[in-house]
Amino acid sequence: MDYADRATIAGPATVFGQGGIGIIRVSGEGALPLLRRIFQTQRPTSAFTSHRLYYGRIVDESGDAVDEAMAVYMRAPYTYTREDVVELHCHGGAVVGRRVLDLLMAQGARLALPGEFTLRAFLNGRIDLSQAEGVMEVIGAQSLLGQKIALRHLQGRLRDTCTALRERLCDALALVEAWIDFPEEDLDPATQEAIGGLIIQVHAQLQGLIDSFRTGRVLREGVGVLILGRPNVGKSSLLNALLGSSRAIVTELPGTTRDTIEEQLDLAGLRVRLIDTAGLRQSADLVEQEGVRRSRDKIAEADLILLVIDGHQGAVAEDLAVLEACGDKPVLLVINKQDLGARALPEAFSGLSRIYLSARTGEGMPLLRDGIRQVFLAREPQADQESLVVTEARHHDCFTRCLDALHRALGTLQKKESLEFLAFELHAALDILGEITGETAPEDIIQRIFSKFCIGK
Ligand SMILES: Nc1nc2c(ncn2[C@@H]2O[C@H](COP(=O)(O)OP(=O)(O)OP(=O)(O)O)[C@@H](O)[C@H]2O)c(=O)[nH]1
Ligand SMILES: [Mg+2]
Repeated sequence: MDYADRATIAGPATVFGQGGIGIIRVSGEGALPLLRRIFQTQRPTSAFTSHRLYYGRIVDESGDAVDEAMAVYMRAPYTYTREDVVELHCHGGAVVGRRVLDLLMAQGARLALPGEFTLRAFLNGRIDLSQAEGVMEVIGAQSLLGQKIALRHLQGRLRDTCTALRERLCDALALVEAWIDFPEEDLDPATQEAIGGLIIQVHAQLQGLIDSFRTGRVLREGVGVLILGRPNVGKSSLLNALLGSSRAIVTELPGTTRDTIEEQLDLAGLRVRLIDTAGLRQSADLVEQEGVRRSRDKIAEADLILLVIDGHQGAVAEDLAVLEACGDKPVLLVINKQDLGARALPEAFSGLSRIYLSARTGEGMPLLRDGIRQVFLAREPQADQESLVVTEARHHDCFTRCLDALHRALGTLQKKESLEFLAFELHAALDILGEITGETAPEDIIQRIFSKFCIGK
């Protein structure tokens, strides 16, 4: 992508094909002249007022109507790109979109590259790099919580945090640099303490951000909830009850499920990947053995295990074996078949949180939904609050490298090494924070980020 290229660009802002309305966006100096050439307002107007919607017709070179449409001209700088922007709200058909774009190309616009509108917003200083990534994140969000967190990024919370951290580090650097000029003198204890204090504060904040990445990952990819238990306790029935559909085969024969079954579920905003498994037991059947092996493999990936027990039969030795297989993973005990009555459970299960329910009648299911959410939210309090959550691997990597630099900075300070070393590490830390916002990000990183966008964004 040529950053100096300021051609007027056009691209579909919506997916053309089925929708009632399809929007084409134009950005650049030529936007208004283009609008004048291809759009005839219904009521005669001498000029387009900025940010006002006009009704009319899009016409080709020979004056023939291409579509009936609405058009809006938005004068720079109060636009998405900070350039002059025109939006044409046409009908949403694929042919319409193609014709209008062709017309714009014929009149001198260039087809926008993927992410080019957002790139211009970044290059023109309306948003920083983390906000540009936030645009993608908001569009791609798969759950309510994930979308809320993405919106915070879009609104510049990450940028503001980086700015605040940089200010502290700049304060520390100013103190260091004031002393560098007097190499014969040692740092006085008060200054040393002030510098150390600033670095430690930033260090602690960075650690919190790095820790939040786990929450971020869970929100992006969903929580992996594994349904585990011996055969016939009702695992597949539970999956079906949670999904509200007969996804998995249920029979009264033990060993019905032979393979893992994975489905997505939205639990009041929390994205869950629900995995039903083959019942754990010793089996002579080769296919079932393979299924059991797969069930065990899934344990490592799970964020939470629903350990299902047949409450009517009570727990047997096989149930204890399943509990052992869970290792140190978080376990929520699901005591199923409540409609048939329940027996007391052995001591080994007493420490576990439990939910009594019937997958058949649906009794107790709301408790389970809430239980899964609670387990997660108790562990990931940041998800529900207003705090900042790191979701991008790139940001996590920057914060980690920044933390390492501060670690080394503290080391040189404690060992009373030359202040030049300390200054060097602080500069490095500042540069890394600048990579997040884009101030010091190398061009190839910026290229890579925008290449992930789709056309029209
Ligand atoms: N009464 C009653 N029966 C249930 C309940 N849940 C499941 N069952 C029955 O228990 C039997 C086994 O159910 P499944 O859901 O296939 O059990 P599973 O754990 O997936 O079994 P495998 O796939 O063989 O490991 C079926 O006959 C279900 O109808 C329940 O809450 N109450
Ligand atoms: Mg099953």
